[in-house]
Amino acid sequence: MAVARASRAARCRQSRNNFARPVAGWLEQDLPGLGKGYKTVPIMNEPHPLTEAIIAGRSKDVAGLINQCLAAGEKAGDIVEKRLVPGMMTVGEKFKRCEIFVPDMLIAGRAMKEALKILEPLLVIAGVKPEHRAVIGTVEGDLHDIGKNIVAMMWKGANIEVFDLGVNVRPAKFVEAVKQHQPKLVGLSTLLTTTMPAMRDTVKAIRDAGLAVKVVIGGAPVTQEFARDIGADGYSPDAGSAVDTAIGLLQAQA
Ligand code: B1M
Repeated sequence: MAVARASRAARCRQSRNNFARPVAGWLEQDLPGLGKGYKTVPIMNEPHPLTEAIIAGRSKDVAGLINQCLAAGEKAGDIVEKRLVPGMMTVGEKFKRCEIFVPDMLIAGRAMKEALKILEPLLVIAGVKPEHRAVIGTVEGDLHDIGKNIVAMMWKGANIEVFDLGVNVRPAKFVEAVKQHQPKLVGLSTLLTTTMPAMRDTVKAIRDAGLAVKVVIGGAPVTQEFARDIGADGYSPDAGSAVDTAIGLLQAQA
C-alpha cells in the first residue's frame, strides 16, 4: 500500500517536472529563471479561516466568512488580495508537491469563484458611465480564469467597461473583438508556461491587424521582460497594479 502511494507520488512529480519545462528551448534562452518552471510561494502556516476554506474548497462556508471580514472592517479589495489569493497560491504549491490533484484544484477554484461572486458588487462602481473600454481574455490553450476575472473586476471598479472573452481565446478572436468593441486597451492573461507562446501570437495578431490598442499582459509565469520581448505595452504582476497600468496607458493615449 505504502509502496503504491510512493510510486504514485513519484510518477506525479516526474510528470509535473516535465510539464514545468520550458517549451521548445526558446523560453529558457529568452527568460533565464523561467527554466525552473514557475514563481512559487511558501505554504501558509496559519492561514485565515477564509483562506483555509478556499484551500479546502468549502464553498458553503465562504459567504459567512466574507461577512465576518467585512464586519471587521476589511475592504473588499483587501479580502481578495490578502485572504483569497493566498489560498489559491497554497493550492498551487500543494499541487506542485503532489499533495493534491486536479479535482482538488477544481473544487478550490469553485470556492474562489463563489467568493468573488459575493465581492464583485462591492468592487464595481454601480450606475456610473464608464470612461474607457477594454477587452480581456485568457489566451488560447489556457483554461485558467480566476486571475483574469479579478483583473476584469478591478478594471470595472476603475470605471472601465470590460468585454470579457473568457478562456482559451484564439488570437483571431481578440482581433475581432477589438474591431467590434473599439476598446483602447486589451488585457491578456495566462497561467501556463506552455501557453506563453500563444500570448506572443496574440500580440502579433493585434499588431499585424494594425489596431491602435495598448496591450497589457499578466499571469503568474509572465514577467516585465517577457512583455517587452513580445511587444506588449504593459505588464502587471497582480490585479491591483493592473488598474494603475491600465489607467496609465489609457491616459497616455487620451
Ligand atoms: Co492549474 N496550474 N492546471 N488549474 N492551477 C497552475 C497554474 C500551476 C502553477 C499549478 C502548479 O503546478 N503549481 C500549473 C502550471 C505550471 C506551469 O505552467 N509551469 C497548473 C497546471 C499544470 C494545470 C494543468 C495542466 C493540470 C493538469 O491537467 N494536469 C491544467 C491545465 C488546463 C488548461 O488550462 N489547459 C490545470 C487546470 C486547472 C483547473 C481547471 C483545475 C483550475 C483552474 C480553475 C479556473 O481557473 N477556473 C486550476 C487551478 C485553480 C490552478 C492554481 C492552483 C490556481 C490558479 C489561480 O486561480 N490562482 C494554479 C497555481 C497557482 O496559481 N499558484 C495552477 C489565483 C489567481 C488569483 O492568481 O491567476 O496568478 P493568478 O492571477 C493573479 C496574477 O497572476 C495577476 O493578477 C491576479 C490577481 O492578483 N494576473 C494578471 C492574472 N492575469 C492577469 C492579467 C493582467 C494583469 C495581471 O493584465 C491583463
